Amino acid sequence: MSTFNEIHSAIVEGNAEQTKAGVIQALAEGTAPADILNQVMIPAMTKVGSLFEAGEYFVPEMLIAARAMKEGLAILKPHLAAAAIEPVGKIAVGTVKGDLHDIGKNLVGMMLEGTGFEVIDLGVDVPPEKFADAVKQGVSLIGMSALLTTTMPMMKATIDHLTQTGLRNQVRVMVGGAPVTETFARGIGADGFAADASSAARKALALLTK
Ligand code: B1M
Repeated sequence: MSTFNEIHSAIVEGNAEQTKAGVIQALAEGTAPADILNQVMIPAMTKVGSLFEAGEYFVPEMLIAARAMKEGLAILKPHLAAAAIEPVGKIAVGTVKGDLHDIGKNLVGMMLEGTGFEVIDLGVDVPPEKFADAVKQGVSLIGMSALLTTTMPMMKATIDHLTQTGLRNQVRVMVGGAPVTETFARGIGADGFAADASSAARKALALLTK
């Protein structure tokens, strides 16, 4: 079996040890870290989602697959995030209140770090007040992630909270996550939207140099 097939099966089956071993092997074979991520790890999580939709996987299977993915990503992280000397800017990222999905948000954080940003990770289930606190601490951009259609409105609630507390004009807001679209982002008053982690890094740079 090729290394990519091994990593794919390991994530889908939730085998963290095999995922880590596969990632280490792919790196040793000279595979570009971004290819390992985009060509096998993200598709494996998409497969997990399809199995869940088909009723073949339930939450426990999703959880162990997510754990395998995260452990593989921890190996990949130093290879994705090249060391930058001077931070380009300070960004706070978080998954909005009510939402516990963090793999995509973590990837976005890694790509931002790789682009030279200082990233403050607010975690998951982040209430509007916590994003507002980050603005008070001086971040120039906040990045909100949502994976559930039911938590997307929390992005608007957060932007509204920033407006009500007089902080909105001090910060740029970028949103993303599988159900989020450019149209939705515009509709809630965000400054930017990105469909994936690498375009999130490009978008953040563009927003902060505007
Ligand atoms: Co959940 N889950 N989940 N889940 N889960 C989804 C999202 C779902 C689509 C599965 C499905 O039905 N096919 C579905 C949502 C349906 C909907 O809302 N329409 C769903 C559901 C229903 C649920 C629960 C409600 C299940 C239940 O309990 N009955 C529950 C909700 C819990 C909660 O949040 N309150 C739940 C729980 C979980 C787990 C905890 C088991 C686990 C998460 C573990 C974790 O994250 N630590 C989990 C997982 C793993 C998934 C799937 C399978 C994979 C998500 C993932 O990590 N994808 C997911 C199905 C799927 O997406 N195919 C699913 C890989 C990741 C790299 O992609 O996160 O999209 P993604 O991030 C991308 C882009 O979206 C973008 O860049 C990333 C990298 O390219 N991006 C940004 C993300 N954030 C960004 C921010 C930006 C810019 C770009 O700017 C700031």
